[in-house]
Amino acid sequence: MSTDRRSFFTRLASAAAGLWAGTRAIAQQQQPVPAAQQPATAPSAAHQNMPGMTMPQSASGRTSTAGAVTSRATNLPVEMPDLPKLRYKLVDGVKEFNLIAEVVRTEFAPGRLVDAWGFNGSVPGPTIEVNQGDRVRVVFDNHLPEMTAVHWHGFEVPMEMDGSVGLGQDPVPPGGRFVYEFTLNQAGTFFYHSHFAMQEMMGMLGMFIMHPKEPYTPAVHRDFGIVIQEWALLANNTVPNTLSMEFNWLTFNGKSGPACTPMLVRQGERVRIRLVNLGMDHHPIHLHGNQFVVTGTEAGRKPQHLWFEENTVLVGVAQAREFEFDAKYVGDWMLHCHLPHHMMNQMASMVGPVMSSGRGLQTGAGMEAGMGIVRQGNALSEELGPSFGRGLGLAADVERLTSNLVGPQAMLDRGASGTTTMPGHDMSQMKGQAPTPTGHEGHNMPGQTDSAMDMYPKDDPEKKKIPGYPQDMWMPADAMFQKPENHGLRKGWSGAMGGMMTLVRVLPPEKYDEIMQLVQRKAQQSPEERKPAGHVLVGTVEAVSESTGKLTVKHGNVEGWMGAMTMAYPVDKPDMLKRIKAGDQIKANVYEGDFTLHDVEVMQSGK
Ligand SMILES: [Cu+2]
Repeated sequence: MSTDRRSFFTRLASAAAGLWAGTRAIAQQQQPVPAAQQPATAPSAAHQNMPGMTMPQSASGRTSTAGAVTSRATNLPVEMPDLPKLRYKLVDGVKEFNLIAEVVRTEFAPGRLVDAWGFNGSVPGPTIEVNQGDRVRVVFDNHLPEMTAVHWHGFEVPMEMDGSVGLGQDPVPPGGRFVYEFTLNQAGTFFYHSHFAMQEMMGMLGMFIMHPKEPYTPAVHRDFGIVIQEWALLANNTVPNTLSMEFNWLTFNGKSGPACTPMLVRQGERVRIRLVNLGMDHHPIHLHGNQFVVTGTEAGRKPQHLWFEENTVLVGVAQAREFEFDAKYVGDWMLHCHLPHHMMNQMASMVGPVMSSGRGLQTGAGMEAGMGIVRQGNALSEELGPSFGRGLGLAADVERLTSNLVGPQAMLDRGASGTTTMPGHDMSQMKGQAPTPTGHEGHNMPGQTDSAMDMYPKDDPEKKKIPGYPQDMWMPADAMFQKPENHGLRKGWSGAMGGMMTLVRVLPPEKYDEIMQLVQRKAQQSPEERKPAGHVLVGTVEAVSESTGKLTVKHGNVEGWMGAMTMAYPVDKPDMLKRIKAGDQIKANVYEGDFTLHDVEVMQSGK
């Protein structure tokens, strides 16, 4: 990774790249999913008719006043924002599921494409729901290029059904099939995963709900599930680095904030949220504005005298937690991991350059080294050893090279042109391989003087003399995340969301009904109707990247939608990148909520 100022901004911008460069909804990135498995983001889609379950009254269209919602105890289908459910067929009284391990191209945020491993076209895998006492058969097919198996985490099932390769069963080879079958007498929030450690970090995890024979009391009106995962992804790289000990993409149900679909709740409802975690970190999950009681763990429901109030629940690795609360207070309440680095996207060694003014705190020689990617030499070499990851400051010289933004060193390095250069780092190498916004000045969205939407850091030499500046960024992109579930959020809301962050929107009844109508209308739309408003974008090509399928375009205002900026856009037909070169004037169609260039036309060929 280059270490000049531009690359600093590239790194800053790479956080934005996930936001800015976009493509269509996840469904198009994945294998076709049967209608029954469509992501369940709304009660209308989530409430499948499963035996032993009934719809929550609040979702049936019945209007009620806040606080007056009642329901008898019943098992509700769990709503998994942004994730599908796995359907079963009943075969001689056995619930039979077909689970398929496979490579899945997914999107953590619009444009942040990831080639992970999951199940049935989904990362994490689709949620499986059964009832206590069910006989369950899982026909498991391995479509991965290597052996695997499925471990049923926490299940009390026979040894040969445990999915522990070597001990209980042989590995399932590529193309192979294994049939798991067991009777489930437990109840609670469980999960399934590959027991190969590296495959776990490629995404092979899914939630498994066992509904109790005797529904829990007090009854809840909404029952949500969230799968917690973490990933190491270099900018412009789609394959997770499973060797890394540092994680820069944090997901709830396979999405990072602000792309996580909010959980919608009518004021007065009682809400259950189930969380499972499988990764390298424990995540303290915090809910704003509400106390909750922790009612269950990975071993199921706890008796009421063991419940205790919290507003942050630590979900350790391999654990499940269930909490419940009465949604008394109207608000768009954040639910998020409270580890500071888990509230950002594409977080890498950004703090490195910032922290070292002259002799600084060692935080890694660069983004790649910090994430365990070594291009030359080895990780314990003289150059890399001391500065590897979170080192001890022994490689301050190396570190200083990465710092030309802050403090006296930055002033010294500042050339007559007002830009900084670093000896030994050829910025021209960046061309064509950095499909990210190429200048922070271009990031402003419409309403450029609007404090809700303005972004920083601005390039202000005076501020850069202040130790520690800059720390945080503000990169709202509300337009990218338009969907009914986000309807009515305060302007700039998306700037507040990153990483493991989602919302529990406790809505007054009228507003809840209004949004649910929008959600349901969208669910009923045909793909053609769902096509958002289109705009024409005209600009000059700055770089073409066939490897990422992106075109960096400097363009003017996109009438009625987006301000002028330079940014890397995916194109709908990557093949056509062969016919485009830097300098070309192009015209393309873009659609709201989708930052992909469609129908790209070369207006004038560049020299
Ligand atoms: Cu966390």
